[in-house]
Amino acid sequence: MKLYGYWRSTSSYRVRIALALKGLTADAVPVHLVRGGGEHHQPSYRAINPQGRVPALELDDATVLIQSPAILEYLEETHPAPALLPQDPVERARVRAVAAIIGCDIHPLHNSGPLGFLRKSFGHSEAEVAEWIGTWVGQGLAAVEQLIGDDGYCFGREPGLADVYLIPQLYAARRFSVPLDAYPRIRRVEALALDHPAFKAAHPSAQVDAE
Ligand SMILES: N[C@@H](CCC(=O)N[C@@H](CS)C(=O)NCC(=O)O)C(=O)O
Repeated sequence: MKLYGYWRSTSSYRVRIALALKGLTADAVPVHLVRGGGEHHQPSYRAINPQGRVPALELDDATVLIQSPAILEYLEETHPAPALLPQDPVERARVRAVAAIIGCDIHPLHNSGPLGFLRKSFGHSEAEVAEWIGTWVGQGLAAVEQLIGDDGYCFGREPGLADVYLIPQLYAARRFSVPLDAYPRIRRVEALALDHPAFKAAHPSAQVDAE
């Protein structure tokens, strides 16, 4: 498999964590989101992912999958062990809810495209953009803090789908200097995960294109 991604893209980071947790490997194909106006806008990459975003996972038969939630579900379905989702349907829904808060309600609001639009089309200052990011990351993480458990990872002793979403989101929060002091459960999960070999291997700083 090949994983088209960018070292500090949170969506790419999610897929790297899931691959590592499941003991799978994919050759990294870096797609620089900044250099030259963004390699993801080049026709050669649009031919791989018409949406022009990372990640994209190319399977060994050349099938290309896009959108990290779809890729994560694919990995879970094709490589069920170790499971990222619990068996119980209510527990699964709880895990997916945390994933959705991060993937649907937080991340899109600080993605590079929309932030560039705030700056260039609406003329917002860096201070205003930082306030925008802090507002939406803070609101989302405050909800996640209430929803996850009191010990171990987000939902139990083993890492799962909620952790796959949370850890990259925390990397982004720290990158944007969003305070995390109010979230002790979240910080506990982060400390555990950053000591886990799969999360270490998937960390942005460990990627071939890390800057
Ligand atoms: N919902 C998508 C989001 C993908 C996405 O927006 N990726 C970002 C990097 S984290 C990207 O490619 N941004 C480039 C842009 O917005 O121009 C997923 O989870 O895969």
